[in-house]
Amino acid sequence: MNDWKKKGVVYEVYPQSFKDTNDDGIGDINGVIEKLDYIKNLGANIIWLTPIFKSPLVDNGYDIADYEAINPVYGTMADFDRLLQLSHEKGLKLVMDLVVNHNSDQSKWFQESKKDRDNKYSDYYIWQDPKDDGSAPSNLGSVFGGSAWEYVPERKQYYLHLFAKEQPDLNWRSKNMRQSIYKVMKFWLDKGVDGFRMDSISFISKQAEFKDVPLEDNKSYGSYYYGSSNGPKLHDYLQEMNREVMSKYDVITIGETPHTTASQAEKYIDPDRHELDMVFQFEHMHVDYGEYGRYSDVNFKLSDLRDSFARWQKDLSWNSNYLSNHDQPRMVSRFGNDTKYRKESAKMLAMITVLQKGTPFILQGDEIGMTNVSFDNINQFKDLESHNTYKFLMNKGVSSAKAFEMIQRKSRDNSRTPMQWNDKKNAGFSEGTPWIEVNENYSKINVEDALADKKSIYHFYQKLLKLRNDSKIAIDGQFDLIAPNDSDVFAYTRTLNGKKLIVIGSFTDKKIKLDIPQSLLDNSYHEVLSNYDDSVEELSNTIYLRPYEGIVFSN
Ligand code: TEU
Ligand code: CA
Repeated sequence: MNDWKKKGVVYEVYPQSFKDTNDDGIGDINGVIEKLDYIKNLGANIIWLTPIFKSPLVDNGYDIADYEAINPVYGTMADFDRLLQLSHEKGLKLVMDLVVNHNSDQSKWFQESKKDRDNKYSDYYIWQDPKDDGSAPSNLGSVFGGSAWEYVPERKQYYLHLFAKEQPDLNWRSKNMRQSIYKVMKFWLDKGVDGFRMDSISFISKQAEFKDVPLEDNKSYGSYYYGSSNGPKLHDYLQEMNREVMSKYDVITIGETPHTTASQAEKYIDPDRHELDMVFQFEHMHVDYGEYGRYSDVNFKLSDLRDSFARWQKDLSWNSNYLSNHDQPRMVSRFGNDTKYRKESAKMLAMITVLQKGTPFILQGDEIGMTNVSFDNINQFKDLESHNTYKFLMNKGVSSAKAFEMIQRKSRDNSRTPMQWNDKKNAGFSEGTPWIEVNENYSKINVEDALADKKSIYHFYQKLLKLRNDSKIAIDGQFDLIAPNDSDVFAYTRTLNGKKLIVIGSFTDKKIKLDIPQSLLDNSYHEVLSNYDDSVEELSNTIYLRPYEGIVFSN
């Protein structure tokens, strides 16, 4: 991987919640333009923009109706061109979301495909005949609940949708379909975009035959990834895509690969295979799953989080490192402490994540320590998955109060509330009515305050990202755990040519003691970054850590 990619620090912009410039309550492209300097000053150098294409917005734009058109609620193509040009002028790369496992049932492709079995688009989707009794071809369930099959009378067939029924899965077995996708990719790359985050890319190759599959997590339908994740021709497709498209441009590619093991992941990113640069894996996002999968009411154990991270650091040559994104709750609420130690824990979590080997990803708002929402009514949630899951849990006999608590804890909307710019109306996001309510804590947590406070989480991120990009050790150093069995501390070293970074983070609100292995005491190490003003300056055989204290040492 070349240098600009290795030095990439990605800032995820969820445009509808970033900054609204025409007061319709929806963030827009001009809002991103307005805040480019903010992103740059943080120290990020790549923007990942989630989908802004024409879409009925059933799944907030991950249901694309026209890949080559901008959704008017976000602006125009001219706005986009300006965003791209200004980003480049400021030295920022711009990465788009490529959603090609599925698109929208409102797309021309699908509208044509569903008409009959022999037109140009007939084989662009995954159509299957019903079972003999007329029921769905298999028991496969969709990610968002219910069956993954939907019947279309015109064709007397079912089509597959791993996500919402408005998001039909594309048929990658069709050569014409693949060529249509490559054309779309070239359209954006020829404009000068700097790469793609490829949505759900581990699902594009489906099994040839759809059979009933096992039920998991108390679900009534078979788990959606059976026969769909890392399917038989996946790597052929990625290699073809690389050959025909990506290899012709100097761009970065990040695959989103749910249900992928480390050894499967290495196949995507092995440079000799010419597929992708890096992937998002999800194993560490499962540390607080339980009987209802993701929405279970379970606390994570530090040992599970640390073991998972450490395993991927060892097994994969390069990682995409994140603790949150637009599909996950806020990281400080989930893995830290979003009340008394919000600032300390947000900084410590950033430190532990950013200094691992790989590309750091920051979700908008995490740099000021935004937290989960405290909605008290299910209708305040906008995500279709939250609503479907709420109903599902109650059908399973969970009380409505408990179901609501589970949604509140894990809803994707936790990360999708408007960016908190200041303590004025709607947190400075919009003068209109925001499409989703602003988190009520904006008067205490906002960008304006963070910029004014030298000790803010924002300024800590600035130092941390600078440290990361100025240090060859942080980029290329080998990763090793320290104190791998400690119940409260996540600590590791990064080593390159005898020089080390030692990264120590406490995950508890108690004061604790950590013994440093003798092997690390031969050299003298001094503190280079910490989240308390007066952390110890030299590493010694015993150090005491205050709640959520995080310290980085170097020799
Ligand atoms: O997500 C794909 C995915 O499998 C998960 O991240 C999933 O959304 C999550 O587990 C549900 O709880 C991608 C996008 O990031 C997500 O926003 C979209 O909804 C989804 O694809 C469909 O396009
Ligand atoms: Ca707007």
